[in-house]
Amino acid sequence: MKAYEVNFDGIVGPTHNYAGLSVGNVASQNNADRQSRPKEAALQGLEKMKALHDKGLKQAVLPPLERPDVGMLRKLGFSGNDAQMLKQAFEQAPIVYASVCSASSMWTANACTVSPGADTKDGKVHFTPANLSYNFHRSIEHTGTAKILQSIFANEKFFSHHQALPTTRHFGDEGAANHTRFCREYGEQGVEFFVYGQYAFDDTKVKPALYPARQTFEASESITRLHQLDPDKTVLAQQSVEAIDAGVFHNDVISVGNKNCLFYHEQAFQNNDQTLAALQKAYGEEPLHFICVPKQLVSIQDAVTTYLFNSQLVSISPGEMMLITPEECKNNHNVNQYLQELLSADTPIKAIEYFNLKQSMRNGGGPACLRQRVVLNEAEMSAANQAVFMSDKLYETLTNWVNKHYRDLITHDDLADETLLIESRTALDELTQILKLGSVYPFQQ
Ligand code: SUG
Repeated sequence: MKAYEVNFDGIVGPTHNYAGLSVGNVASQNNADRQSRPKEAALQGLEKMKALHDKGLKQAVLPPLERPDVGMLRKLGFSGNDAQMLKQAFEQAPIVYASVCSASSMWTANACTVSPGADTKDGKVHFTPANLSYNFHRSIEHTGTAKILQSIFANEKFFSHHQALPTTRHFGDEGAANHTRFCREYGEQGVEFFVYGQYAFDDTKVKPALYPARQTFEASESITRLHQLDPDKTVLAQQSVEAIDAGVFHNDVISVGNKNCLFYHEQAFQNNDQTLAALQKAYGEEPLHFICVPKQLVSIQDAVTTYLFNSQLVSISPGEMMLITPEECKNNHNVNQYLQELLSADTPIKAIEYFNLKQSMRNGGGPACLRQRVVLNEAEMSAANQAVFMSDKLYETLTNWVNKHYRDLITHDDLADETLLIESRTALDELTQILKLGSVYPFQQ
């Protein structure tokens, strides 16, 4: 049966803001306290989705989570009515408060890890929401994410949902940002590739010195078990600790794969040769395309500032791929020059399209962060909620919805205003109707 890669992009939430919450994420740190533009952010995301849909690619949306997370504030001991509680938390614990307001669920690459039915023993599509346990503001996403995934992929005949891994640093899991799949055709069994930053239980192993490694070997390994993957078709590799210390907080900031192609930086993995050999062995005889970007042409710093490797690598026709790239790549001399040469080189990458995603980029989220890849065959696709799939009509409806509900500008102080909470709930309530999600938000229970 024919299968497709469907990109599920996160809709940027109405509280999108810059709070400098992510250590090791250079953009988040550098833009802390900058004013944000939620409407512009959400529209930039929708434009990318529409452009991919217009190219004939399968595109869908994932809704944002409810923010501020008032349930979490109550759990942390804040009390009173909503308005009093928001004010109390904002004044007494500003960083905790900023954390429960973060619209970070927009980066759906981190929402979960998904294994297509072609790779799993029981033939079902497996989902594990990522615990995102390293950062508090992200660790509070997985319960809401799980509800949304279960609502969209509800049919138990086709879909299997796991709980997030234990929320301790030992099992830190950042989802598909550290997971890639190689295959001939999407519907055929593929090679699943998991990249971790460090070992949690073995201090003799190398780890980054400066910044956190958010994904552990133990977490990646647990997912391979939960998803019932074939060990011969599964590869685990360590990310370069040097790269993590240079601001590469997820593997999707330093490499991207699609079908039979891996586009990666020379300093992506702790041991490149071993990693590539393991991938090739698992893949079989047909040679994979390994496109290595040398550090002499593009430094890790250039990769981090432009998010070259956070491009989406999509198939546009048999054997031909396109990079969906942040605009920042065009404005960087080294990266731009590299990309021009890449187009005339003998690789499957035949086209590049640039997107303005500045609002998300300023928090360290490029094109690939904004999407979760779910490979679905035709039966699985029809078993999923149809209302989340992109169409000209849905694009128009969502654009109007954003224009109606979202603020142009948010300053730090605006986050404490109860009217923002009310506006956000009103918007999300309407969104659940547009996307036929049922009552997925705590305020709807
Ligand atoms: O987890 N930024 C996100 C960016 C996630 C990018 N995702 C992928 N690479 N797949 C993070 O660091 C910043 C929020 C703030 O500072 O306001 C933030 O959470």
